Amino acid sequence: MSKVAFITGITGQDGSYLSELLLSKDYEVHGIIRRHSTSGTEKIDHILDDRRFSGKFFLHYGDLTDSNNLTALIRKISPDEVYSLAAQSNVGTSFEIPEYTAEVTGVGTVRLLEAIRQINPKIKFYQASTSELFGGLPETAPQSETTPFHPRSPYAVAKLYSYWITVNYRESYGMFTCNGILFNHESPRRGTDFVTRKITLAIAKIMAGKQEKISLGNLNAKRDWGFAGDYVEGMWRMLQQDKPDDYVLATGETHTVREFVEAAFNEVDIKIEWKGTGVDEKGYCAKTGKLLVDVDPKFFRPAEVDLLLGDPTKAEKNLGWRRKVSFKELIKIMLDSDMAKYKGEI
Ligand code: NAP
Ligand code: F7E
Repeated sequence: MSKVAFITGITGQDGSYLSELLLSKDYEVHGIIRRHSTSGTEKIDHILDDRRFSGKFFLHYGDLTDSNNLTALIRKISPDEVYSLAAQSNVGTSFEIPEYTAEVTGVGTVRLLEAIRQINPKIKFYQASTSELFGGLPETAPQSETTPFHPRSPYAVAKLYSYWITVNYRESYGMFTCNGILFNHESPRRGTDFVTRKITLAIAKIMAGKQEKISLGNLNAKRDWGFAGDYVEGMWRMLQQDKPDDYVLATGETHTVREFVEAAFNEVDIKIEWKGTGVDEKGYCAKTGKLLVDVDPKFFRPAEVDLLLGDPTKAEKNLGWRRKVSFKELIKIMLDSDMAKYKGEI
């Protein structure tokens, strides 16, 4: 008998990779979609169109703000595993819409857990927790499962609630609930409002003559960037263990946004030469002198997470999980994909 999985956030970056992984393992996969004025299923259309998965892949209208809907879906689908990936996931945006972020990214999680507890508490539950919980205070790096939390955005505060309610349902009701504390993971399916994809898409447009330069915020922030495809494997592994637990997934490597910009331009044979500091810092093509990168304070955040560097030792030891794609390979995968969109359009 195939296992049945229910994924919230199935139309997002991770939901799309996780769907592919579970379908490859012969799961029946269900997910919720919100009603959009446009389709909203771009990242999973290739699965919907694939005949091999007809009768295996199902979408249902749903929303994390609607507990009746979530309860009805858990009852109808009767999943073995629930992957709680849906969220207002953009940190910068969470400062603009803090209450909505709390409602979806925080309270949404307990709506799902309560539905599971009431209908079948044996269902296994994965919560998409985040390295943003740590807050990136330099003295805490590298960050592991035992590092204290210090959330620095409405997003991270909402995720802190979700982290602890996931632990609480494990401790209170003996439910199989796990937190994956995932450091940044990226891909060609990353939303274009996250810095890595913003950079690779902009470079593709610059090379096609459709954009002049990239405007960014804090170039000094350091992130531990991995490939999303590697990370969904870790999510699945957490739910296959004998006992539920919480795990960090990370690469153990950190780079500044500035280094990401340099490495990405390097892939298209452009060396960036930096001049100026702070808001006046600018990146020029070393060969032609053309301005390619500048700083726009509108992308600064009221509070920044300066340094994220994860220690994935526990996941490597207990789950046998290891990231496969390197920093350089990740950038190449993302750039190749974005460049292909503009090929021949110059
Ligand atoms: P993403 O691409 O932004 O996807 C978010 C998903 O949540 C989308 O499917 C979105 O649906 C859905 N969603 C948003 N609000 C919803 C609501 N009210 N009801 C139902 N669905 C809703 O995020 P991701 O990068 O795949 O990340 C997946 C999860 O991991 C998120 O919880 C994120 O916070 C967390 N996380 C991500 C990272 C990372 O580096 N990517 C690291 C740590 C943790 P629409 O398509 O309709 O908008
Ligand atoms: O920012 C800086 C920005 O928005 C990375 C989410 O998946 O990972 C993600 O959150 C860094 C920050 O991701 C721009 O200030 C500079 O320091 O790509 P990001 P994030 O905030 O790290 C965590 C783990 C999650 O859980 C979240 O869901 O880059 N930065 N200039 C910029 N960031 C953006 N977005 N845009 C800029 O122009």
